[in-house]
Amino acid sequence: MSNPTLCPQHQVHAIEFVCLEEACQSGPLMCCVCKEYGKHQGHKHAVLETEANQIRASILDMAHCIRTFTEEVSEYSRKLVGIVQQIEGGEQIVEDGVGMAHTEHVPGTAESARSCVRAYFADLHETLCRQEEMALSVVDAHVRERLIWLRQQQEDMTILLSQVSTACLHCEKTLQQDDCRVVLAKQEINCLLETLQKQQHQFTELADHIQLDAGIPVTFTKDNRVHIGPKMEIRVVTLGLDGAGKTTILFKLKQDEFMQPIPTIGFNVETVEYKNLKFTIWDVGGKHKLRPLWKHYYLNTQAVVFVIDSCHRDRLMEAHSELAKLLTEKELRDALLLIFANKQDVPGAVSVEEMTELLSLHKLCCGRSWHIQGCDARSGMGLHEGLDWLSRQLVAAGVLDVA
Ligand SMILES: Nc1nc2c(ncn2[C@@H]2O[C@H](COP(=O)(O)OP(=O)(O)O)[C@@H](O)[C@H]2O)c(=O)[nH]1
Ligand SMILES: [Mg+2]
Repeated sequence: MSNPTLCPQHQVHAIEFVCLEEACQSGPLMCCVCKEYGKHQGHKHAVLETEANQIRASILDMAHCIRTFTEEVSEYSRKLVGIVQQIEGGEQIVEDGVGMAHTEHVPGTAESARSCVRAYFADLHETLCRQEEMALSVVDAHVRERLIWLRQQQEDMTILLSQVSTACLHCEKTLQQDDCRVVLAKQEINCLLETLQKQQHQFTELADHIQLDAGIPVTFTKDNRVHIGPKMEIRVVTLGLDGAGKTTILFKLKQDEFMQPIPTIGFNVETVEYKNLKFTIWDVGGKHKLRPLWKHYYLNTQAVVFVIDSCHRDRLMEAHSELAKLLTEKELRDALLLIFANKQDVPGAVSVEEMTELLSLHKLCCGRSWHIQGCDARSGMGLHEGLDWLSRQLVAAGVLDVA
């Protein structure tokens, strides 16, 4: 030891040892006398220099670790600064093609995200404006046609009134004439009265059929198309395997009475009015040979009703494959899909839950508006619930009371 420190017990002795006993009350440093006879007797000792060197080595090790740790923290802080800059954007020095440096504003990700939101809403706004223009043009065309018709009626009524008043004048004149002239005018007067009666009859018929109402009832579909009139017309095509119950459903909805249907060869088409909707339902034959014809009925179809025979387990996979084919049709991309799990009255019929599972409907119909409804076409159970679902999907909420 080059510059020994003195032992606290024996002031003339240099410290040479260190006590390793943590709970030692005498202090860790000692001379060789303390080590042999003092309070440190029985304690574990180490040579001071060796111990100090060990501590130095561990401090150096630690310093190395701390250096790495500091570099990591600094690197992370640098990254944080970079991320903040990227989010905020700002001026950046950029070199052009000929090596000239200039500052340029680089948009941050926050600005890009805002631009993205603005572009989305601008697009939406543009679509809405276009849809509004189209809807207004539908209303304008309706008003124009209605006014043309009403003005035509006004003209017709003016002509009618003048014809009637001419006839009245003629009758009045005849009344004031002498007997001879009255008798001579008999045929003419009869003819006149007959014409008047005919006109009156025509007028009564017209007035009975036409409601003079200035109202323009407006409904909106969910795709923002406008419909004017008390009933909204919906084109629906009913598809499914033969024997599933399509025709029975159509007849039931149409006549609300059960009748024994004959197998559909071509198609049945019926208009079914339900609440404020007018469904034009195409019921297309479901036999194998007829299925390629289905696509002729897809055009402008707003909804597909796919009927499945729930008591024919062995035909479920065939139904699944036909439905899967249907869902790939381009014309039906936006069509609503209502699946009727029919014949629920038959004991052992596949339930709606099981059918959903067996046909993997959640996967098959993913991304489109669909609904499965259990029904019994014979009694009509479930049919109106299905139509209710369709009307809820088609009519924009809250615009026109569907009930
Ligand atoms: N038990 C029962 N029979 C039904 C039901 N719906 C249809 N059917 C019968 O199933 C058979 C085929 O019906 P149909 O409407 O012609 O099927 P389509 O080929 O899909 O048009 C007929 O005998 C119907 O009476 C139902 O809900 N319950
Ligand atoms: Mg049929």
